[in-house]
Amino acid sequence: MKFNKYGVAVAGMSVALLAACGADEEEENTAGGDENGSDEETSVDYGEELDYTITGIEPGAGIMTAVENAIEEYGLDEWDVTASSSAAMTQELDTAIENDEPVIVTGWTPHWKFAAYDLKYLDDPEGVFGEAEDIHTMVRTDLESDMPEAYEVLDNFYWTEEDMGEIMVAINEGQDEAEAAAEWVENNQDTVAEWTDGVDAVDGEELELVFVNWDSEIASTNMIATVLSDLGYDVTITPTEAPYMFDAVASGEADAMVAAWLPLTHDHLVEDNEDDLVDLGANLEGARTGLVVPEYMDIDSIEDLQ
Ligand code: PBE
Repeated sequence: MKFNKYGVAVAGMSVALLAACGADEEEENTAGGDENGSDEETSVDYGEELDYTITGIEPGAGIMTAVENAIEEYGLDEWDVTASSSAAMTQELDTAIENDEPVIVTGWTPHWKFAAYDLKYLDDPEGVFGEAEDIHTMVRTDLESDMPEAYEVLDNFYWTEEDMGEIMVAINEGQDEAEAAAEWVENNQDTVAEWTDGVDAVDGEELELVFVNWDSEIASTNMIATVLSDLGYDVTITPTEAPYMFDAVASGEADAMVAAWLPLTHDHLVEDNEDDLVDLGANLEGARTGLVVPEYMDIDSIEDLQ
């Protein structure tokens, strides 16, 4: 599969692959051929070379639960996932690519790594990582009555993978997080106006957003914090861990977050707090998670790890 600059799957390639794998071929391959159209390629057994290790991110991230499920679902008994951080994960990816070595990471889009390297998602025929995901905005139950202006902006907030990508890439290229977000806001006043038009300015009320230090959420949270502070709020953004991000908004300790991945990745965390969270819907559509490897690896599917 091919990806464009921001990691959006380009469908043409896989369609061609599927088309090339016609009915006759399927007959030949009934004895053990795989179903993803990669019969012609020899997939290499990377287990020993990788010490049967998948490079993970923060414990508590939804993708860490998903990868544990994948290990079970695909019977990858020998494989393990290491928990570390998103920054350590991209560092390992970078080092492996630098040395032309194999590596398997828990990956997601939107993410700047797809702009920086040639990467591919491993096929997931069992659908353990789900289909496309949306990123939702969630706020505490009383926000609408307490802070109607913030509520309205957060409710209106909606952007694209490409928008988010611009901030992520700038940060990865070394720009300060808040600066990169402010620059995007500055350069995209028309989009921002769609969220803020007709909303009254406020006078320094304190507002707290929680997020996790995932690259995608660093971008979105800094951006919306800039917009809200331009409206007059005194905004604090607090990094935390995934379960606590949901708890903090549900308990009213924090006001809002823009980082709930649904329907799959954070479903269990939403469920834990369902009655105390107001879901304002998607702020970004077409996100995705999975196992990601460099394009040069001779492997196409999670099944190839068996
Ligand atoms: N992520 C990025 C998160 C959601 C946002 C895919 C690393 C997770 O797995 O929980």
